[in-house]
Amino acid sequence: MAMAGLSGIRGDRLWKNARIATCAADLGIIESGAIACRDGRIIWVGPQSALPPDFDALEIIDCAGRWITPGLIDCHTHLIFAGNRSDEFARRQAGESYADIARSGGGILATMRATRDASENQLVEAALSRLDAWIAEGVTTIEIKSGYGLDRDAELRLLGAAREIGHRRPIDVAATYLGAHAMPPDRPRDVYLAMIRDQIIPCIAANKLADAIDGFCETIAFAPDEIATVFEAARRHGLPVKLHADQLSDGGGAGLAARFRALSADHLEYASEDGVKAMAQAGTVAVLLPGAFYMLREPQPPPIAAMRRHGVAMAVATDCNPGTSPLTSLLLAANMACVLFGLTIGEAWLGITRHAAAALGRSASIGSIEAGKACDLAIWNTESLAGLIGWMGPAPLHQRVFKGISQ
Ligand code: DI6
Ligand code: FE
Repeated sequence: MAMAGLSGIRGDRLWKNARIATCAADLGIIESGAIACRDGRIIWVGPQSALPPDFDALEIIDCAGRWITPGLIDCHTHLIFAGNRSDEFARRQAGESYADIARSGGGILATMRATRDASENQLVEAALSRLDAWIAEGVTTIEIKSGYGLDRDAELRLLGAAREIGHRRPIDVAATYLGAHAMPPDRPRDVYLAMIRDQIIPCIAANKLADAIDGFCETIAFAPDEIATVFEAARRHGLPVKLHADQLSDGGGAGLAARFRALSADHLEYASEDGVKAMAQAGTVAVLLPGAFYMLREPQPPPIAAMRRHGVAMAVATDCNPGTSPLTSLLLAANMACVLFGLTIGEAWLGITRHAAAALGRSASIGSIEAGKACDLAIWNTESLAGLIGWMGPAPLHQRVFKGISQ
């Protein structure tokens, strides 16, 4: 809020007469606030009465008392895929389990087959049509994982598609390599894992094709010691890691993620108290994915009380994927985190802003409305922040601001 920072400076844009949730310190509510930006960054935020009277901007926008939050951040999606798995929904409704379907060659491998057959352009076009839902909800950063190619070329094609999506739309994309998502049927295990470690991760690091490395640690996917070798390769190449951990069973995923100082451990329904404690010590964010919990009718919610007790930051994401979480609304994910997991409204808001930024290792540049950060904002037609999460229909977005530019 440094006023001195504004003297002698002309801003590009000034939003006035707004109710602001900065999400900088808890919700950081400012009644009757203002935000100034220049060159795509926030240069000032505070109560309007504290704005230097001589401050001038090229454009001044009267928000008429609307709420402004940080642009939303979806920190866990599998947005890019081909094909359709509605048959599996029908099978699950008829009594088969997700694990049974996966073991019979469905699940991730069904999407792998369709995705391998698709061109990069087809993948980009299909993902862009889905992405409109995020943009309409005020999302300004989205993480996108690979993991449906499961061979070198198809995985690199998915990462290329993720980067392309960031060029084609006004949204920041964090690309994550999820080679260790499922075992492809056409290779021995050790050969596939060696390919991830010795060929693909070095290539990704050298060419900056992804921002992080992820894995699926589960009985139907990869064992903790297998994931550890992938994480060691990531570490050798200076790439941060994330983990699908303890979703269907306690496989020690939370502790493993913490051991590698992972940016995040995601799902966590079966995480142990020790695992949660280790995450707190490592600063690993818990990413809650209520869409998958709901679709799979999981009986056990993640250990929210332990996360609170140990001070683990909680993020919330859609986990959008064609199998376990066909969910394209981050606000609905936040709603479900409240209703199904018992998050407070404040926790849910931080989960889709500040803590989601931390889950991507981007706390310095996004996630809250603070001087120096990107001017990514969502301006809402709503009476209250609780109302935005309490409503399960289309989001009442007034305007999305991406790097200082109103969309
Ligand atoms: N956990 C998930 O929720 C998704 N991947 C994962 O490891 C599910 C992916 C799918 O079923 O297609
Ligand atoms: Fe996932």
